[in-house]
This record gives sequence, C-alpha cells and structure tokens, in this order.
Amino acid sequence: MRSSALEELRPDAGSLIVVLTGAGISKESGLDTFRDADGIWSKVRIEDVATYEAFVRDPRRVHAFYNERRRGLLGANIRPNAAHLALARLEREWPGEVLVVTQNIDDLHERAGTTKLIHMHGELLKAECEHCRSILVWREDMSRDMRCDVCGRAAGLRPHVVWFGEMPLEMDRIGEALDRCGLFVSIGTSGNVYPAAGFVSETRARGTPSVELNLEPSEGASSFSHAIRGRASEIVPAFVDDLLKR
Ligand code: BV8
Repeated sequence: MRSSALEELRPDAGSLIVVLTGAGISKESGLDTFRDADGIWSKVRIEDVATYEAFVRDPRRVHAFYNERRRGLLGANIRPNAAHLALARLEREWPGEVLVVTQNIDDLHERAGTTKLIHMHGELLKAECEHCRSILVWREDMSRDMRCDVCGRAAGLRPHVVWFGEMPLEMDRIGEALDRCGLFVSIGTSGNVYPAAGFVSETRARGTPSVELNLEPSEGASSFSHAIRGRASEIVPAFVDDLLKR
C-alpha cells in the first residue's frame, strides 16, 4: 500500500481500532477455513452440523464434528502465527484502545497475548449447559451423556458456539465499539456471514476509514476504503509496523 494511502488510514493516537478476524488469520497456523476450496464447508453441510436443528436431530453427529475440531485445535503443532502475534503487539503498543472481534472459535488470539477480545461466534474450548446456562471450559470430547460440572445434570451440554440462526454474542458491545472507532480493520474473512459481514458498512456510514487485509477480495471488498492483499502472517505484521511508526 502506498505510504500516502496509509497516512489516510492512520487514526489519531488515542483512538480505538476495531479489528474483525475470520478463519483466514488462523489458516497458516494449520486450521482449516470454511469457504476455501478445501475448506470445512466443502466436507460437511452447514445444515447437518452448524444449526440448532441439526443438534436436536442428530446430537451425536454434531458432537463428533466439534470433537474432531477441538482435538485438532489442541494438537501439538497448532500455535498462533505472526499475524496473531502482531495484533497482540498492536494492543500493547498502540497509544489507544484495540478491540479484536473474532468470528473464530479457536483460542489463538488469546494464546498470542490479545486480551481485549470478543468471540462473537463462541469458543470451541467451552461448553454450555442447556439446563443451568453455565458456560464451562471444555477441552475433551463432549457427548450427550456427560454431566454439567455445575448442575450435575446430563443431556444438556452443547458446544459454546453460535450456530446459524442463533444470535451472535456481545452485539451491543460490538456496536458501541464500531460507533466510536477511528479505524476498522478486517483480516482473513470472506464477508459471507452476517451480521459480521455488515460491520464495514456500519463504519463506512460514519465515514470511518476501513482496510481489508485478505488473500483475495471478500464479498464486501468494495465497501472498504483500502485493501492489502496477501497472506496474513506477512501482511499483518507489516501493517502493524506501519501503524506503530510514529
Ligand atoms: C444471526 C460458528 C439472527 C460455528 C459460525 C443478514 C443479517 C443477519 C443474518 C443473516 C443475514 N443474511 C443471512 C443471515 C443468516 C446467517 C448468514 O449470514 N448466513 C450466510 C451463510 C448467508 N447468519 C446467521 O445465522 C448468524 N445469526 O444472524 O442471527 C438472529 C436475530 C435475532 C434472533 C436470533 C438470531 C449467525 C452466524 C454465525 C454462524 N456460526 N461459526 C463454527 O465455527 O463451527 S459462522 C462461520 O463462518 C465461522 O464462524 C466463520 O468464522 C464464519 C465466517 O467465515 P470466515 O471466517 O470468513 O471464513 P471463510 O472460510 O468464509 O473465509 C476465509 C477468508 O480468508 C477467505 O476470504 C480467504 O481468501 C482468506 N484467507 C485464506 N487464507 C488466508 C486468507 N487471508 C489471509 N491469509 C491467509 N493465509
């Protein structure tokens, strides 16, 4: 990106930067994306594993889908990549607030050191009890016959994940941040899933500069004021370096 373009992007020191991330930021860490040629939705259908109706119809199948991804995430060779680490550095060194809003259910942002983080689609390493509504850390396989650690009842545990048709989490807090941010950054998302895909339009309506860092143009590419193309592990650290250069 031309340095002049980046100057237009640089928000005032002290302002809030909101960063939306999607599966593309975790791809180079070894986790599959959803809509790339070899992505998750090329192997299973959303209707069979990522809706509440699917869970009611065939809980065993849905648990198997998330158990496999949970085991994969906890695998020895899965770790944050340079893009996750760069965002944690931005939070530490930017003279203002940084809020990461991730669509991802992995824990790679946390493991990289990001602390101001919203998992709007939930977290793979947590469970939710439908009986007592407790949210539990959960790092092993899950099944219907397992008991909730809090209420002790069985047949109520589900992954703490937002399925299609369910309301994403912390939307009020996200909306408030979008209202006041000085820069909106989107990294590694195809812009297919709402309401996340609509965030750029909300910031554009307020005249907030926005930039998309992605391997290829997303569905919402035309709504961004700037774009940087490439692999996240390369373009995100370079972008953060430029932002922090005073
Ligand atoms: C809801 C958890 C309402 C599960 C997920 C308009 C408004 C509101 C809703 C809708 C609407 N239109 C349609 C809807 C319904 C639906 C929707 O959006 N459907 C789509 C398919 C059309 N939305 C919903 O159902 C949402 N709920 O709106 O509720 C409501 C209102 C009132 C009361 C109750 C309810 C809920 C959506 C959440 C669903 N859950 N995930 C799980 O993970 O198993 S969504 C799923 O897609 C994942 O979370 C994923 O993160 C998300 C988005 O995918 P991406 O992250 O973008 O990944 P993708 O593979 O698509 O793209 C990767 C990108 O990275 C690519 O562009 C690629 O080029 C790039 N890339 C690849 N490698 C790299 C790279 N970039 C850089 N470097 C690389 N190395």
